[in-house]
Amino acid sequence: MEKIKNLIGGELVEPSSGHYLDNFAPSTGEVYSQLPDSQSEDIDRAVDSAKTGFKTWSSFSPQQRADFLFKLADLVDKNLEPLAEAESFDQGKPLWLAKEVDIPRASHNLRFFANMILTQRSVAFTDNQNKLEYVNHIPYGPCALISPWNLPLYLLTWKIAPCIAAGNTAICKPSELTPMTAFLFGKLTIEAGLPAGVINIVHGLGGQAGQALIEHPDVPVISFTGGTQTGSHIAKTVAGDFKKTSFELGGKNPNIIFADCDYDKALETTLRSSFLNQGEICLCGSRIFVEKTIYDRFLSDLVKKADALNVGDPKDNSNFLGALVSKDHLEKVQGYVTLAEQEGGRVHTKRKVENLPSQLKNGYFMRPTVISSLDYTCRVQQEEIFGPVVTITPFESEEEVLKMANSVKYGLASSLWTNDHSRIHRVSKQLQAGTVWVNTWMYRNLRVPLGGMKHSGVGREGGEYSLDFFTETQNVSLSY
Ligand code: TXE
Repeated sequence: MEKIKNLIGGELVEPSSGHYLDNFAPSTGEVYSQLPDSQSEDIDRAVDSAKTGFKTWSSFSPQQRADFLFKLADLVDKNLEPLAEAESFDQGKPLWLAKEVDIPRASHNLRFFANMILTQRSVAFTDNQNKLEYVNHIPYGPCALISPWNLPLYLLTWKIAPCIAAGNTAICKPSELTPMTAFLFGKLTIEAGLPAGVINIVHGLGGQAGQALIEHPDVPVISFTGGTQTGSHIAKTVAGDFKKTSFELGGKNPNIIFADCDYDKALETTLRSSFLNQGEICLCGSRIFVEKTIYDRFLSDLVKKADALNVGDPKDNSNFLGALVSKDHLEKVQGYVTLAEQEGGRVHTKRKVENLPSQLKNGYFMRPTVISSLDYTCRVQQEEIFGPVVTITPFESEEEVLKMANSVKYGLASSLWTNDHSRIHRVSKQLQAGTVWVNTWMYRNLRVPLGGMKHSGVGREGGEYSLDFFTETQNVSLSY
């Protein structure tokens, strides 16, 4: 059985305790590899390595750093097949999705920030009094990059690329549920000849390895993507040390559909935004609000389309949904369907996953689920489910739908479907969401900040995944 290793000081190493954790394949429910159960000793070694690496790396020119990022991006592209297979098997997602989105997006992240560091500018002010002021962008040093399990390599590289492009070094802590692609990526950094200590990857549990990393006194920056509760815990833990932090957390995103929209496009996109990646994307729309005049038709069409989606073997291209990430997570998501029924909700979609091959009978599969007839204040409409479950609710006015949409503690993203241009601007401005997609979903341009309002996160303003976040500014003000 494959044993995943930590990457410290440019080498793949065993955890200092010698202990490993089991890694389950979501589609089979079986252990297929093991990952280091790293402790504070491993984090200490990784931080030392990142501190040593920083001395060399921060002295490199932007062009030298960019060249390494381009080289890494090329290696990711060259290894598209094995990386996509690993991402799919480790996470449960369909292989076609890993090939089309996760891995191409990982190399795009690396190239995008390589280009960006080459064009980074600094502002300067001069006046007629012989005064000059300019701004330096200074890297911090070793940064903690903590990533979740839903888009493992995509989200990790989105942190690594701006972090190291800006001249910092990284200590990555990938999710213990999906360690495989980070491990493979670590091997590619060695193949690329990246100087030792620039990227360190330490695997293990959040409460052990993750906790030791955030508490480490020589780690001044934490970039975290994951659950809101964990984010809150980290924020409290490090507040007294004034660490620079960014948090991209959970969501309960509204998808608001007015009767004047392009109906077919709204329907198709809603299907994707509800169930892509088994609904395990923080940007998925999970509460669908439909204007009353088209509600019955939309509900019936959505249910038909959801029931027509295939669920099963991630390797089979005809499946739109693979398996959920873990047994615990499957139970949590299914628990919300039970709760919905207790709260008076009506489940419209088929429930049983059929025709699973025998080797997948213990996998964590679940059918896409559409639930109606729930009050917008009930738990199922308020709490993040993070699975293939959506609620659908009618509305009669802008005022009413804004009240329901904004009623949750989250504010990550939203989708708005209408062809009324005044309404687009009027409603967007009132939606409490870091991103408002209008007549589209998941369109992402890395130049604009991404992140959430309210309990969905902080750090968006400087650009959570950006060079700005990973550099400290310093004003130099002189008179001549
Ligand atoms: O995330 P955690 P989990 C949501 C989703 C999901 C819930 C919990 O609702 O059901 O969060 O998921 C590390 N110090 N999202 O439990 O625990 C952990 O090891 C330092 C939304 O998987 O937040 C992992 O690497 N690190 C989200 C990372 O934090 C710690 C995507 C995320 O794990 C730590 C995923 C600690 N004390 C889940 N405790 C999104 N916004 O995309 C844990 N970690």
